[in-house]
Amino acid sequence: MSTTDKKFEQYTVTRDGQLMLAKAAREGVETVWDRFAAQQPACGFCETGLSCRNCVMGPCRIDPFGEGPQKGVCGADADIIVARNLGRMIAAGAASHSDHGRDLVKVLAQVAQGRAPGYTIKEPEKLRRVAAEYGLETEGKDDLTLAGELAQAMLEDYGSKQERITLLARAPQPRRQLWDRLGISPRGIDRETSEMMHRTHMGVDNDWVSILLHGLRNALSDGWGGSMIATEVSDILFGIPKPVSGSVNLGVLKQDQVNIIVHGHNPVVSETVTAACSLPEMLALAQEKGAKGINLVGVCCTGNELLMRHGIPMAGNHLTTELALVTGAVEMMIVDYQCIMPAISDVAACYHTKLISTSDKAKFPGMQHVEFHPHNAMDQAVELVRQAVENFTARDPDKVSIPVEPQPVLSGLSVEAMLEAMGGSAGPLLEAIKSGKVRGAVGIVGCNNPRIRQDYGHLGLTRRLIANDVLVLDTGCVSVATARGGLKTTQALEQAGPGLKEVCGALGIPPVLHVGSCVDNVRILVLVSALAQALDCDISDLPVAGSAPEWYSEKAVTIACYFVASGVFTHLGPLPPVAGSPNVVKLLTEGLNDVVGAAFAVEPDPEKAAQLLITHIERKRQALGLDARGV
Ligand code: SF4
Ligand code: MSK
Repeated sequence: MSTTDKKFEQYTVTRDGQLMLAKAAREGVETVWDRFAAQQPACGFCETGLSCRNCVMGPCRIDPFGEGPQKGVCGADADIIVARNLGRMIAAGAASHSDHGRDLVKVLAQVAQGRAPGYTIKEPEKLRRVAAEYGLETEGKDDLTLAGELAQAMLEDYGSKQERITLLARAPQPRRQLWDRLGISPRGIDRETSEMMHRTHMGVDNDWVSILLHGLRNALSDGWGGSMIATEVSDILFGIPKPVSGSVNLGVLKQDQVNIIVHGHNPVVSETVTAACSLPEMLALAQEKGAKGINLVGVCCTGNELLMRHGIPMAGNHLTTELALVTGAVEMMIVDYQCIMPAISDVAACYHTKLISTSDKAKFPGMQHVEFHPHNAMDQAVELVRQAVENFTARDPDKVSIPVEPQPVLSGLSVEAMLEAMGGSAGPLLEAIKSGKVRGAVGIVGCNNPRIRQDYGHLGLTRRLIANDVLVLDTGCVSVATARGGLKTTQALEQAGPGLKEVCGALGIPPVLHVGSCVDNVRILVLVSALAQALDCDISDLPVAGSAPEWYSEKAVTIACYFVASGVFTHLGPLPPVAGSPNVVKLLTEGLNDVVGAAFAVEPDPEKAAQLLITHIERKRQALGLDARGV
């Protein structure tokens, strides 16, 4: 790498990323880091949460130094404005995940009606198990009838017919009782988001504590509602993930094949594209065009869904999405929704890549829009794969550069798969925790953010935790980072502490477990619930924690809030826009401990963050009467 190329080390720790950034610079392609630099310095009012544009008497801002205005035109002060802004972030995150869940329920309903060719019920047993949780009679009913009834029952969870959403029953009893006492048990998935938008309208809820408490309820409606439905229905339709080998980084792209990337979050589109890629007529067409085959790969969470279920290669996480196109080797990128930067159209325009949007609610400038619905998804997928294959001849070989060799990864660690690996119950994990060989577990989740060197936070934190015998479960963009860093192989056990190495080695699993996509954070909730119930305690008593070292999105805020509201101490790398209200900061980082038994900690440095998390885990061990180190 030349000296000029070395400057890209400040943007990303990934070798493939550094090389593609250098190529982008040589070819005059603008990336997210260029645009981030152009935005500096950022607005201090917005960064601290002190600006409000909820109505057109404003926009208003509060002077954090006390010299300018201390109230908006309506009279809202810093606490109210910061709490309202955070509330709206939570609502947006909950809406995104939960709408994703609703789209899956709609597919389930159409499968039941025989109106979704290309989709089937892959897991009838799970269908029956979840239907029973919804109180449905399962005896004597065929799968399709039951699927239709389950879809209807789930749709009712979205509305306001319920006192509380159904899957809340999966939480340990002390936690459910606490939520009831606090008045934050979510009643309907859409209802809590809608109520947050209402409360934060000018002149409604002007008690900042009350707004934030509703924020917890809103987040819970996602974690134990919309996201949980998304994961369960995905499993029913596409299969429960089981341990599977795959590969990651930009080296998964192939010089001699048609490369198709799927990007976004919802497996509804990517599963049909997967099927279309293996049709004999498509493979024959690829050969006719001079390609050796069709290489489907994923990025972001759609990629996680495919890696978890099929071992389909994963090209990268959020900040790699543009760089994947800079390889010049991508014939088509097919997107659904969430985390798709509109700028990829500009990047694709520098190469031969075709960009396709597929969702009626996610259209992008410069993309061809091919709408997928359950009744036509398979036909659309076949047509798109055909177009991608035909685009192979438009590739400019002089512009192609595939930078590195792929890194192997073990994926597919759903809760069901973990239990199976442990012989059918969480007993071995519990025993390992009790004996102290495994000190505890941390769920590391969330995105990349150009404010932070790509993957630096994820890798630094994960390495330090496993070296201290802490099991790591990850999802979303973190899971790509740790896989790319080689931590999702059994060879990585060499980097683990002796206890973790022994336990994971005996089970044949890496020290870092890939649990799935962003909605699959609920698998972590289900696991910690099972552990709490087995230990007859609340989730907040467990030696577990959450972390989002490089988060950027509103969805991540919601995830962090439902972790904390569920009793999981949660670390954040970047500070959310709340610094303008010391009261809000104090409640989030300290006061919530007395409310829900868990709070947030903010620490950008991964080494210091690891220490915070390890100390928390050891304190929880001590409180449970287990051996504790250094407390
Ligand atoms: Fe200003 Fe209040 Fe309107 Fe916000 S709601 S813009 S603080 S007047
Ligand atoms: S894709 S939400 S950047 S994890 Fe789920 Fe990654 Fe964050 Fe999107």
